[in-house]
Amino acid sequence: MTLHNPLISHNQSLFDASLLRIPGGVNSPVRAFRSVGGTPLFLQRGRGAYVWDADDKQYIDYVGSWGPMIAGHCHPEVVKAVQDAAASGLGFGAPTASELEMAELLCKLLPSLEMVRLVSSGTEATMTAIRLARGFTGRSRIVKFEGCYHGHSDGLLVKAGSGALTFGQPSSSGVPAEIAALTTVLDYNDAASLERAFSEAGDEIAAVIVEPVAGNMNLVTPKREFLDALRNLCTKYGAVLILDEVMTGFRVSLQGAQGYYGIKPDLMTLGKVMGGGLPSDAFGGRRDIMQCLAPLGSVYQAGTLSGNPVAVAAGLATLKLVQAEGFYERLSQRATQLTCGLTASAAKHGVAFCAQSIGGMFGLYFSKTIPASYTEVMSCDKEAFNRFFHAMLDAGVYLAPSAFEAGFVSSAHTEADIDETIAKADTIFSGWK
Ligand code: KE4
Repeated sequence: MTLHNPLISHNQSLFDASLLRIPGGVNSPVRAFRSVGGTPLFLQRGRGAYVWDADDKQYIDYVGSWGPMIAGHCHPEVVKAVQDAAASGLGFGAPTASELEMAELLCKLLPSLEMVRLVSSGTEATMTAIRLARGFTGRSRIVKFEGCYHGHSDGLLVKAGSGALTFGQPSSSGVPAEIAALTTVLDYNDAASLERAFSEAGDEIAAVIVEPVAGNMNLVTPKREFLDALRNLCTKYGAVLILDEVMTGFRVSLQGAQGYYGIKPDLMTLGKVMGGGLPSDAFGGRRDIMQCLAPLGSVYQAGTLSGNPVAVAAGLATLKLVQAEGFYERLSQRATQLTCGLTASAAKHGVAFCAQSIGGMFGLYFSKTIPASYTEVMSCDKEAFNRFFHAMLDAGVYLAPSAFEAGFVSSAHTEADIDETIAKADTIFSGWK
């Protein structure tokens, strides 16, 4: 273990040592604070709405492990479910009753799910949904939208959002041109560009994959005509509509974004909340498509840890909590209290800032107007966000370390936590030049 120099913080010494053994000192790029600058927090524990860093400093947490911690950190019912499952076995590589319980629950909560398969990451879920759509249609082209992030499989790292966007490298090296060439990238919320793409090559398009509420270029909500175009054009041309609800599933409502907006996908992906912080993700949808999967059909997919009983136990316990009466009303109230309070404070101090929320996720923008597209997001003042981020961090509030990420509240965030957050922001805005 690295000897600690008392003159520097534990975060710094851990980061310095990590840089020697882990690329960028992190196991996922966005955690490195490269977009906002400074030394990343090494978190050591969480409880409810709070996390503590390696220097034992407490923060009100609005990252929530990037969405999963919707019931707050270390919820006693989730921890107990994990402990009980672990005491029976950490993994078998064989079917378990808990996987059936999860599959039946997902299909009950999400009407578009006739069948589902569990995997261990959102990347696996979206990568497989694309392969399945290609196998089902016999076509190769896929359509995605600039600023949307669907994990890091080759064909989807083409003008991705999230980490790639944060790094200003809208496509990744290492992705063969031949693979990227099969991905058409359009503008989010631009129904006309989607109509053009289909009129030009509709019979080549296997699938359109989209975040029904974009959360990886900051938060961008969909226009009704965009959602209608997605559904109608995929139906007209026989393309598979994949809603990537890894982030929005059980986050914007109990029925995800598809229930919130009333759009039925052919396939969908899920993750984050359904794992409660552990690796439990899924893809699923129409039975006729899902039955193309091995061992029934010719589309191959597999996973050593798929349906892992400990991860599924965390997910089942979390999904039980979100089904409580009024859960999403309270969650939405907290998120709205936060965004309205921050907006009012910025306006009082003449700061060009706005914010919005949907369900339990929110977006903060240093701009006079709420962005409705990737281009509008990119015109927001990133440097102002970075300054705000660090001032809030110093004040004990942990926001997502990037201007291109959404934020998350949990059922553990109290009105008092939100009021404290707003008060800290108000102090920052009062001295804003
Ligand atoms: P994972 O492979 O990271 O489990 O999921 C990929 C993914 C797929 N689809 C959507 C809509 C997602 O938001 C994600 C992952 N989200 C990011 C946060 N913006 C994960 C954080 C990270 O990359 O470290």
